[in-house]
Amino acid sequence: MPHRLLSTSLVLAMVGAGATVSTIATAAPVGRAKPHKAAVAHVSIGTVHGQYAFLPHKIVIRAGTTVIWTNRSNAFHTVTEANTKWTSAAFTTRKSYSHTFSKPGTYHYVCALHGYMTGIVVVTKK
Ligand SMILES: [Cu+2]
Repeated sequence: MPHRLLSTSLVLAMVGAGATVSTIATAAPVGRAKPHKAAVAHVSIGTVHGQYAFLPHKIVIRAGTTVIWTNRSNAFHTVTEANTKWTSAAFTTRKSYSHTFSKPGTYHYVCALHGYMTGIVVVTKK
């Protein structure tokens, strides 16, 4: 699918340029809780039962995958590793943050502005 290749290249180019907070022009599909073959996985930030949430709560990816969190809610959020080894700045509606996971492991993260917002990224071997 040429369109998908184009958008993936765009995202990778943006990541390569060091952009950590950026607007994604195309609609991001909601990620699924199984291994992704693509080099990019998506997590939306939305609202479930009146509370902000990372959707899906847990994703499983291969090492080397870049996860892109896109804020589809009406509030600022962060994506912050549970031990604050890495974090985004607070980013607002329609903005995104990306982080590349190079090592296998289980990574817990939270929103620093809403402590109840948690998520998990499981990184498997390549
Ligand atoms: Cu939040």
